[in-house]
Amino acid sequence: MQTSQVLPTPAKRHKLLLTFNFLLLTFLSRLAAPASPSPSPSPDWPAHAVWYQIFPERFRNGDPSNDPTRDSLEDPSYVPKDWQVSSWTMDWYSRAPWETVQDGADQSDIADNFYNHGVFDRRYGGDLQGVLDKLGYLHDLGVNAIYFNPIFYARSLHKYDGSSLQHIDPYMGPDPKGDLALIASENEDPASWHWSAADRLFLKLIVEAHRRGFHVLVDGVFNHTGRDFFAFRDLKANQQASRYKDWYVVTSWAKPGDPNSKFTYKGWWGHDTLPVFAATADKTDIAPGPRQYIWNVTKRWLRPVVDGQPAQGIDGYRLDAADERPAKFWTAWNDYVRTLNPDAYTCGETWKPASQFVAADGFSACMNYFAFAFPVKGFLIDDRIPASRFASLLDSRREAFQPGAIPVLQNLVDSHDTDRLASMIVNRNLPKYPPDGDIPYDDKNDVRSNAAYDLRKPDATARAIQRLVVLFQMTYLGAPVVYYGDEAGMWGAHDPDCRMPMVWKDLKFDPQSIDPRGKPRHPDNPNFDPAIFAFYKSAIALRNAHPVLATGSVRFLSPDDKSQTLAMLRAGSDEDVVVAINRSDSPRVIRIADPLLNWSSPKVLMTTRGKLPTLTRDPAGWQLKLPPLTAAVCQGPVAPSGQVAAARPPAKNDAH
Ligand SMILES: [Ca+2]
Repeated sequence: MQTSQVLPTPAKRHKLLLTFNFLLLTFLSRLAAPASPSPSPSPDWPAHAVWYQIFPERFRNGDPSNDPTRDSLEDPSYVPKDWQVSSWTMDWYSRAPWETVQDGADQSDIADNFYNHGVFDRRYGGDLQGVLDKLGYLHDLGVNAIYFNPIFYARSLHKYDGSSLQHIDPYMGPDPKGDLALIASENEDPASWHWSAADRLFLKLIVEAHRRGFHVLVDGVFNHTGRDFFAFRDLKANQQASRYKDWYVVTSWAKPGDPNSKFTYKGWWGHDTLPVFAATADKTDIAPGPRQYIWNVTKRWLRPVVDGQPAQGIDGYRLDAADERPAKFWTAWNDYVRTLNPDAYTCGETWKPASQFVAADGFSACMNYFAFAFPVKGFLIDDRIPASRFASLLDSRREAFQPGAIPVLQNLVDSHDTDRLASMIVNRNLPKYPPDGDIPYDDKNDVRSNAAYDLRKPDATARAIQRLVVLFQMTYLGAPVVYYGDEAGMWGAHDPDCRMPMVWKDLKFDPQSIDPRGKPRHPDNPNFDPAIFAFYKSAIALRNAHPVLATGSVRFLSPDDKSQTLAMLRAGSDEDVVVAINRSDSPRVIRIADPLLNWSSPKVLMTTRGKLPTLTRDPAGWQLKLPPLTAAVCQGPVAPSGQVAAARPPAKNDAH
């Protein structure tokens, strides 16, 4: 999670945006935790996972009868009485009348209008029934694992401000009113907990997802809660007399009869909307009260028991802001998770070098921004680092991880915290590359921070680059993640624009014809894009059909900085696959010349553009000519029982 999604007021939003970069630098400079001597435990299925990330409020409205109400918002008094659920198919930058009520006179200030008055208070009504209705779509796409952004009860649209972690958000299930009454009767004791209508629908979703071969991961937000969380509400009302007084970090108490006294507390990165759970006195763990609560909710969702009977549970957690809690807490929590389900997968959120963090904290893996998304942006998207640096960055950052973690890293390019892949590509000429710094990523990627940021639809060239990125993601080592809607053609800047309602084939969208200032612009058609969907589908099918892409070793062959080309060998016991990539704007001949490859009759399986190219013999091996901005996948020998590996001499750097 990042800060911009939780800014509570316009003034605070502005201030916090200004301080974000400074805080991020401070955050990145924290020292990594020491390594643990044993490798992270990794179940087998996540290596074969193709993830699909769902932002639930924006995926599909399967039940309009449960849509959020004005009273359900974080601060209903902040929006006018005529607030209503937004139209799923409207131009994203057009605004309903209720959104314009608080606009200032100066319409030139983007921050004071579109972005601060309305868009974060919009609700579109996405829910669990919508996901159930679209499991067939996901199956058709070929993904086999779903990662849900938070689905537990919270008043915001993003739900990183939990009101309850033991309940699914009532507005995502069939009976919001009944669920809210039930939630109000509970406390931290699991004996007081019921299964709400939304909870039961989620359990049904798990069963249906498992039946179709999906694994299910949910977002665990254990660092902080929202102000509506039962323990915090009690603390606020009863101050030092509250039984939850040790759950949070209170910096001053409100004293009865003293109007000058004020209740203040530590919020996540200064956000008073997100009170942070207290740590133990020695700072090595979370305080006992919230810690036990986290243990109890973890058990509830991993090993649910409903009406006295065991039910199917989730397959793991993605942990929000995971690197902000001590290793001791996570090690114990990860151990506990595996006593509940030895095959569970746990994935920590971090944006920095993470190999030590994954090993020390006992996670299966992490969101792979640093060792995957950053190099991909530098070479395939921005074309600003040479092919050889792309290869060496991927190699060195990958090999820093313990071997068991590498195939199960979540290889993402974009997420709910970044601009969308298609918009990164449209804006590929904007990032400023510092001479000695890392690759700029998630930096000034919206029109609020950069007036030059282009909101338009990707053109044919941008789509060609998108296909390169996706093919590389589907053929590289580590589990690929598709952010909802990228496969349907969606584009968009940083939050909130990366969270537009999903485009569906059966819905007709208004053209995007105005900008965030309300000024007309060249209309773009945002409707479902069957061509890009077909490409994602075939690239995912390729990965699913060739296990070597999930588990084989990886080695880059002859990266050529002059031509911005390279090839990647994925070598397995039964099969060799080579991916040839031309990132340049000209046709290039790529040589697959490696003494270790003794291919007799290779074939081309797939290309990102045009007809399948032809492989021709070369004195040193094979070669193929690729059009500009094109990649192709070639298959070498295929033989059962490890014969391919047996025929191949070992290579020094032929490692995971
Ligand atoms: Ca709904």
